[in-house]
Amino acid sequence: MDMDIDGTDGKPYVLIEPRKLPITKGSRNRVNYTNGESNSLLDTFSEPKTGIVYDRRMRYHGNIHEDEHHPEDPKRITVIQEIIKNTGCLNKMLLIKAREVTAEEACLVHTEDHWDFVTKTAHMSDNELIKNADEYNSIYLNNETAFCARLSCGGVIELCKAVVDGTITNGFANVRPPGHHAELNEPMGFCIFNNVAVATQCLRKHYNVEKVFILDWDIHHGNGTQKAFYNDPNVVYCSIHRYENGHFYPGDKALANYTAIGGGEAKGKTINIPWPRAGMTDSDYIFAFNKVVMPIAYEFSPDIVIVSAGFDAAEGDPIGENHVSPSGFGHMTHMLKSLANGKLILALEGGYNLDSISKSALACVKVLLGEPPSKLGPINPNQDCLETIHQVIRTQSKYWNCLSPVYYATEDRLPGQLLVDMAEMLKMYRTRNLYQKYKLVPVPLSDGKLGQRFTNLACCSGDLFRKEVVFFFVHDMADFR
Ligand code: Q9C
Ligand code: ZN
Repeated sequence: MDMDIDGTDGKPYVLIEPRKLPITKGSRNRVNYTNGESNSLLDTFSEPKTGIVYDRRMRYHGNIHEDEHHPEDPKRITVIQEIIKNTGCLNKMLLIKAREVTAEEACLVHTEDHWDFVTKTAHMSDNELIKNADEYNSIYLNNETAFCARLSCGGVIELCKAVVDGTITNGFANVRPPGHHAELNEPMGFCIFNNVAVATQCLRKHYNVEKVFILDWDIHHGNGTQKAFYNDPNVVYCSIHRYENGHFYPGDKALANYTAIGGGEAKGKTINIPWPRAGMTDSDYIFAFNKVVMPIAYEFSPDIVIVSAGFDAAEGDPIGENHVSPSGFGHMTHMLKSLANGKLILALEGGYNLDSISKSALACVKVLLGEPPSKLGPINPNQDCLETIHQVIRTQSKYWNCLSPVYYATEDRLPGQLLVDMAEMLKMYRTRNLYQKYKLVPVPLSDGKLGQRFTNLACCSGDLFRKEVVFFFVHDMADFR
């Protein structure tokens, strides 16, 4: 009996002629590749599904001075929803219903004081609203803020739940107000509740999820999210943000730098990629993904990936001033889909150019639905990007095997271990050699910078002071054999 070595069971391969290649249109119109014969193996593939959370009532949170324009505009979620609908994407998606977060859920991250304060804003007078908002950093409030913030947070939770229970594979949370600046005990930076942090804690508490990878590509550092998981070894918080040596919002120099790596058992679980200036492009973001984000994510091997998906790094954003294209966002989404069995949630954070955010969100949604991301040009990271990534790798390589330059730090070297500069070692070798072969000895040099630098570099014969003629040989270190 012939052995079935190639699984065809004696049947010839089905050759698909190049011109007759079936065209796959979206995930719902899957074409049968067996030319009519049903193939039970293909039929068993489950359809990946993409969910979306949107509730128009989240527009009610707005600036109390209605004539003053605020960048965190209620229209942000409307324009995103419209483009998703008008391009035909919406009817390929499953609409997941938003609901209000409960006090118990919100308090997995926030204090009860914070919850109570937010609740009270629903009944404050205009004057009280203004006075209270002013006590916080970059916050505006109206009487609908609390309701909208509860919907926004509950919406992200529901979307995450739908992914975990298998109703959908991935999803987009088109929500506002945003969340990643909101801290334990205070609203901040247009954020009321920390949507992503609360959803993450809910999954862990109520849905048996162990490891969560949070990627924050909003232009701002997500101070609230980082703090919520700083000592938690089961949550990776990785942020790519404009930093400018701590001068860019939220402006905590220590917290947003690459030197913030997590604490206790969670060292290496916070990863900051801080751009030193505005103007970063697709190339810089893709480079960061290739060198840091994806290697670490694979090594961590999360159960689910949640993106704090602000679009204020997009080309045209008035606050971010970076140049990430819709295609760039599509590629980042595509790479993240390869993790955690495809379980991926994108939750809107910032993004203030209505045209840019709608195009960027659409590109992400298309990739979630299964379209390939559109082609990028050649990847050419700039010098500032290379230097930033170098520092991140140097710092994080102590905690991640996938990052190669082996970490060393003078402060935690083992006793007995000695760290010697390569140049110093060559100098010592040469000095010894010159003495052993020619009895040349080092000339003592006067103190100071030059003296220090050239110690053991100037050598002479022992009879220097008994001679009348002195020969000087000056040579390059590299030419010395
Ligand atoms: N000098 C998000 O993108 N800027 N928040 C205030 C004060 C606040 C951004 C500037 C920017 C907050 C979610
Ligand atoms: Zn932002």
